[in-house]
Amino acid sequence: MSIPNSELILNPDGSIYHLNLLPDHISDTILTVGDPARVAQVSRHFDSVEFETTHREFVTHVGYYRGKRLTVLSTGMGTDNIDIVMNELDALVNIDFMAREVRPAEERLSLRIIRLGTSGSLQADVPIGTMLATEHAVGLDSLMQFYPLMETGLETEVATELQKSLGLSFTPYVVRGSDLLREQLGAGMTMGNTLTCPGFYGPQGRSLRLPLRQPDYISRLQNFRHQSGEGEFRLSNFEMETAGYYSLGRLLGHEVLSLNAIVANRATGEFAENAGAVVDAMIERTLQHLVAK
Ligand code: R1P
Ligand code: URA
Repeated sequence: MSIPNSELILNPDGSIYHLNLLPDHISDTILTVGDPARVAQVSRHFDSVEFETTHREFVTHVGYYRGKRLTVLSTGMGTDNIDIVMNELDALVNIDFMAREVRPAEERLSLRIIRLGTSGSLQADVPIGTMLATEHAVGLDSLMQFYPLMETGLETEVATELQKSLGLSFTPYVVRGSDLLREQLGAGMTMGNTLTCPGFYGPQGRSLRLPLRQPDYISRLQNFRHQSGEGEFRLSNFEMETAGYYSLGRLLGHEVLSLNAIVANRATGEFAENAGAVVDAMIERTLQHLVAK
């Protein structure tokens, strides 16, 4: 069935509406960053850049790193942007733009999507400078109100207990990411569970002039524990996109990994003196792992 113009929106040159990309522009491995300026911080390591485009907060460079074709793309902040990025990247590989039809299941591609983001730690033993690979993502945002995400046993248990423990009027969603990608690219990094918040201030327990509804919100997050056959579950860090990536990755069939450079620590009150260097170290390490045999 042909997808109407109002749903699969293409620009006059045939590129997808927000990302401004044609199917040939992207590679099967995609590095994503929140900050548009971080795209060049990644692509300056490339041997060559073959394509660049910018539209709104979505900046894309495509090139080669030690002979491997890579795309690096900025998303801006928040899971509302991740809804756009994941749906449009998927459309670029799994929808025939000429026929406006979803490709048959046997022709569909699974992308590898790796988020290289900054994050705040919730725990004193996850210090600034840590590179953390997300095992489970916990979403406090509303994105999964709109898609039929299937959660498994542990995911549902954690979601229900966290709702109770935080006194929320809604149930968070919990998604485990790709074990394969985490083992390949997160080797040697700290593993953790990442809380995705729909904001940087109140939703991450920051109070500048506005009081929080729950003054003990941060300590509730820090002290949350769930015991199961798989061991103890706690929240290690927070940011604003990972749960959107992991849930849409599961729904669309893409392998996704969120890597977090810890630049703030909410247990100790510190912020990195050189956040750029922490991010740089994570970029270099990820690129090296991507081409390691
Ligand atoms: C907030 O400062 C932003 O930083 C984190 C959060 O997820 C949010 O997007 O990630 P990035 O550094 O990738 O943008
Ligand atoms: N990004 C976030 O979302 N939170 C932090 O504390 C630091 C970076």
